[in-house]
Amino acid sequence: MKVLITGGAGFIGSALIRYLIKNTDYEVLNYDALKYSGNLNSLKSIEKSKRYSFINGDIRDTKKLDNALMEFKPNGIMHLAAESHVDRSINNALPFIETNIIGTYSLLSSSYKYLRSLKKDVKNEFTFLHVSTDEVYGDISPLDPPCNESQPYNPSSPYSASKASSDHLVNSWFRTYDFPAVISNCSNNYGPFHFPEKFIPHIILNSIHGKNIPIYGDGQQVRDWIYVDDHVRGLIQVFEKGKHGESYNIGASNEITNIEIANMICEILDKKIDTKPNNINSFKELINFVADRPGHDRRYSLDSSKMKKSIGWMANESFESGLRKTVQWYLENEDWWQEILDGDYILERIGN
Ligand code: NAD
Ligand code: TDX
Repeated sequence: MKVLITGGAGFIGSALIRYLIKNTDYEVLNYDALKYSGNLNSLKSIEKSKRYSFINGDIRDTKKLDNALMEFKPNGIMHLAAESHVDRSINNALPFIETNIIGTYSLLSSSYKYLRSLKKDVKNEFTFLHVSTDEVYGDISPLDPPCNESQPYNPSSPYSASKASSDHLVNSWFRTYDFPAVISNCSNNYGPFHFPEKFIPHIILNSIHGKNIPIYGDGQQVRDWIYVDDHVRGLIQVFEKGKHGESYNIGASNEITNIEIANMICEILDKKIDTKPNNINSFKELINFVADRPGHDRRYSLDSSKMKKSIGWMANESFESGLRKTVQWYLENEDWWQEILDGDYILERIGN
């Protein structure tokens, strides 16, 4: 089986490719524009595999995309390429409109053109998996039940609005053109190779550098965290078994407030690092409440029972063990993150 993966140099895409090369016999073509969060160093462990290839391409570059599809002839597509950071979308929404909406439109058009060129038996096997987020449902109150797949969309940020738009486009291609698409909506991922602008790696790296740990607002916002490898297994299962035209929530039911997470990371680091920066006794001394994110969603929570019942997937990693593994990975992989910090990204808040 051959799969074209967009965004395979990003956090989740690279975890997906490492998993597919190490644990399956899929042939993978990684199509990624290497934007600021795309990093081929995350794929070093599998880059020499004969089953892996890479094209530096933008999903809006129709000609390159058409050529890649016609030459590689995938049996399916897993679409992860996106602008993914909410703070950046608040600062400048345009790249989100361009990649998440126009880029998804461009990929759908090229994929549909490619699909029509296939013979009937190959065509019938084809699946397009669109990777989306729980943020499209918007925020919910503390006593609300977790969101299932029938929850109406109510996105808050330019990021989540652009993801919601792309989900609607994918659904319209299914309905109008009978295009064989499935959608997955996952909650907050964490794990190795996560770009340091995101909350968990940001806390770990700021702590190591003795910098303040910025907690937006009162820190009582709740996210539903999932270890990235659990998400990856879920994506492969939805790709292989998901029903076209359907959406699947992927979450691990780990609802935790931001301030609890910051405290947990500080406790792990306190035990691991004896000589602490700036003469502090505990990393908790670095916790600093700062101005809230505009439009900040209070709570996300996903009902993933459809994944369990109809796909047979469930998360394996507990939040405590996943977080310990993640912290340890950042302590042992300075080469990976130092190269990022030596580039354009500095450990500072993006936007206001
Ligand atoms: P990421 O920012 O780490 O990676 C995105 C990748 O897409 C990068 O490699 C980047 O170079 C590439 N890319 C961006 N624009 C492109 C373009 N125009 N053409 C080709 N490639 C382009 O993001 P991530 O966290 O790995 O997220 C992957 C997908 O999963 C996204 O669609 C995101 O919305 C979704 N998702 C993420 C999370 C999460 O917690 N990180 C949760 C649910 C869903
Ligand atoms: O410095 C920070 N301080 C802070 O309090 C940062 C970077 C974040 N936060 C808060 C904001 C959120 O409540 O932590 C929470 C998590 O923030 P992010 O890591 O920016 O993630 P989030 O906005 O929840 O979105 C993530 O999960 C869903 C991904 O970035 C999205 O791509 C995915 O769709």
